[in-house]
Amino acid sequence: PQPVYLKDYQPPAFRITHTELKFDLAPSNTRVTALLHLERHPDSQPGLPLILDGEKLSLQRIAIDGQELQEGEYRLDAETLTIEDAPDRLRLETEVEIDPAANTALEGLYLSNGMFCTQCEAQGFRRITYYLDRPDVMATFSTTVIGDREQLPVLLSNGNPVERGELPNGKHFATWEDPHPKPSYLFAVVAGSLEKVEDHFTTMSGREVLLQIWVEPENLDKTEHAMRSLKAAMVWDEQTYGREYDLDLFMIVAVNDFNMGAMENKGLNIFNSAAVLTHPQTATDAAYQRVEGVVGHEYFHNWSGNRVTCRDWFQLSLKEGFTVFRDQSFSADMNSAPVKRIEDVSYLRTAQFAEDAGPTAHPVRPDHYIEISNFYTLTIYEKGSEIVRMLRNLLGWDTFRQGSDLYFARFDGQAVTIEDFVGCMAEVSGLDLTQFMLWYSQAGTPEIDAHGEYDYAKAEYHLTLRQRTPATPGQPNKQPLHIPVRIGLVGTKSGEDLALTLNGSQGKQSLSEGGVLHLREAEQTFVLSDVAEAPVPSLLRGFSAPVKLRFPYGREDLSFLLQHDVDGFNRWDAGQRLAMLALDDLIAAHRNGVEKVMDVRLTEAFRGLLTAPEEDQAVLAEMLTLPSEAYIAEQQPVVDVDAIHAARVFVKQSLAVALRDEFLAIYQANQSDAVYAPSAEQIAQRSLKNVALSYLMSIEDERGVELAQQQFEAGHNMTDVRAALTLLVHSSRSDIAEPALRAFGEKWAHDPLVMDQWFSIQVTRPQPDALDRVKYLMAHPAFSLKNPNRVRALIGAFVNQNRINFHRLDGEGYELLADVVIKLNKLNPEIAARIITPLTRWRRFDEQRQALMKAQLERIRAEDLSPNVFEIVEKALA
Ligand code: DPP
Ligand code: ZN
Repeated sequence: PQPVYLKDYQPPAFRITHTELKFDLAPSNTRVTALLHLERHPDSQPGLPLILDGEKLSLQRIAIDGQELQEGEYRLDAETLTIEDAPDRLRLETEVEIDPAANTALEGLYLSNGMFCTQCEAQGFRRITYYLDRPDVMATFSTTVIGDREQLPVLLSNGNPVERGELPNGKHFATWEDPHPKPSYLFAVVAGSLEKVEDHFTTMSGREVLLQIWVEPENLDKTEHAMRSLKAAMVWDEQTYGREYDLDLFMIVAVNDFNMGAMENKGLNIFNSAAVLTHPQTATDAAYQRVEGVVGHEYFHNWSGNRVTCRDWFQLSLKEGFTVFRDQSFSADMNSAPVKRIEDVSYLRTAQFAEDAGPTAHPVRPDHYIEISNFYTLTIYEKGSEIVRMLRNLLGWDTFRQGSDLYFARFDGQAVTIEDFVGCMAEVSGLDLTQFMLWYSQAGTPEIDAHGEYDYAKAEYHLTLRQRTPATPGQPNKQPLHIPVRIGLVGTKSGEDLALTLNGSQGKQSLSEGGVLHLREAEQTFVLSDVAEAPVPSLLRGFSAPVKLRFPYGREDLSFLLQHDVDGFNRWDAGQRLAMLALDDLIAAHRNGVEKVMDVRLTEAFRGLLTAPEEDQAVLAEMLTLPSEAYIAEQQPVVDVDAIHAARVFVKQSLAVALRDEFLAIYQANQSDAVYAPSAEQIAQRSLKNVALSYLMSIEDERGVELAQQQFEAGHNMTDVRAALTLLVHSSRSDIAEPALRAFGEKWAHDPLVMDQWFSIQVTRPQPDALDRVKYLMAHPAFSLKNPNRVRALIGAFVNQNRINFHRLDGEGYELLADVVIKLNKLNPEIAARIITPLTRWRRFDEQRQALMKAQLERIRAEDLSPNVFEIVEKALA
């Protein structure tokens, strides 16, 4: 397979002004008729042939302006249909046959539980019909769907329904028209035996919009939260970004088999059922919050993605980075904002930083790819969002909003680039963002070494920041970036923030506006004057840039910040840094075989947290949570899986022993019989209670076991049940684990999304039988390699969240993953290329593990590989 390069971009030779489609649905032989209204693109070179994309299509008929083409008048290969002498204006008619039932890749048109559905982003549409399948070709669509009246009573597509009727042979049809020109990746068709819930929304200009959520009948009682989230998102986008919905109908469909979380097809969003269905008995608080976030995300795409779309797929972060930033802000406004920030940063710092430090590291705007579906990455999404957030930090909200308004107004209906977006931000602010653009082209996580000195005599604080970005594949040398570093100085006497006066080349300047320093050089010293007392610096507040920042904090400094920092994020981060210092010592002790000794300062800091009144209970729950094994691993030069696990368990148990009564008190204070609601307040209570229980269970305290069992049996809601079941199953006692597991499995055998949780809980247990369980559960009737949610719940959970067992020294964990990748490579290449990730990180481990992991990558490489897996394996072994 050959790479595609950003520098080779050419406008299309033709454009399509209108697309008329007809689907005659049948599981193994669906007929798709397409009538494309084509004309030569004014910017293209004259005389270029018309080359349409098409894969896995069986062409039945082709005609231009009503004239059938004969063999020789067009050329077919596995991926294209070429017409050499196409007129400047033409109507091209094609009829193809496709096989949705055989489509296990879940791209294009496929069957899920008897229901037809589509996934066209990025390049699935070419598996439906011959087309100019690229985002800069935008057309209005008119789509007729024909299907069996009994089997497929519901026939949906984008836009507005315009006609429906009966046909012979037990069939019926529906015709849909989408008046908004759109690229093919936003096309969708759904047909099946579905039922709907409806609601209404009145937009800010007073238009009525009908809202529908379509699900399988047994899931009708699981749509309330998604509908509430949708309405909240519609209001939020009007109030926050001035964006109004633009059709009379907005539909969401829940699908069981889906590669991604959801898809923003115009007017017809298709969702992975896991990202839309909730019920207090089946979904955890985390699932409720995910649904809110994803519903918001897909809805927000209507402007950031659909109305203004990407010129080419290298610009993917133009829509994804901006839309993730929008959904993160929405969730922050709906829930605890500091907790949302903590969660997003934790995810970024573990998963995205690891990606940026590994063999698949790529810029937020890549300059080449082999398989675009490999680039729906944490870098494009999460780091892309951080870049937009930095723009917000640099411009301030009001100016940022002006830039956003300008972007939507200027480029409405167009397919544009990242320069167009950043250009609007530069234009409204007057800022020179040339250096800032490097964030899009340079891969790797920048590292900042900070050093501070307080000069008593001059009452000055000198902060020196040194930045460097490590080399990444294909980019050995990096330039300094423009980095917004938000800071505070906390007075050691007063415990309060000191006023910030920056002493620069233009004289003294008050930094009251959020205290953002603009770091632009490789090394820069900032002089803060009129600093009345010795301060502890609070650096990178709110995580103002996606960097690793080192500062030689002592444990006293960190304890101090944990108590006094007014920045909620940095208070939490001070606690994490303090825990990391203790963990580092214990990891060293474990490796050297010396006795482990708990750091009393960490215990005392926790005691302080547990006993002092805390306003934000949700933040408290986060502060009581130790850094994850994955995060700790990120901080190690060579990952020592066993030492990390042992050190973390030791800290947790030591805290539990020392603070048992305090944890018990927290548990009891947060018990509640209130009717379940996914409210910020209740979620905070539940997480605090369950964190406390996890400490008690870490020492298998008798009272803790009793509480966990009671909580499991009470069955109050899935958050509490799952937390309790996890603790029982992850304990060393099979007498408490097995009965609970069995009861849960029997109770929920009919609900695949709950069974996914049952799978994950078992395969993440730290006990040595975890790998055997994975193998055993792969044969369970509720498991299927063809369903991406099952694969993620069983295999994904094991390889990503059960580090000690996946990295077993006999290599069996690696072999199991390779076996799965080899099978998925044939069934579903997109999922295969994702699930393989942990093997690609082999360079981070000891030599023995490196050899074992590499051997499995080589075994995979010897297979007949899809472009997806090929690209990743080649990079991993390069
Ligand atoms: N564009 C989708 C999303 O991120 C993914 N296909 O919403
Ligand atoms: Zn998206």
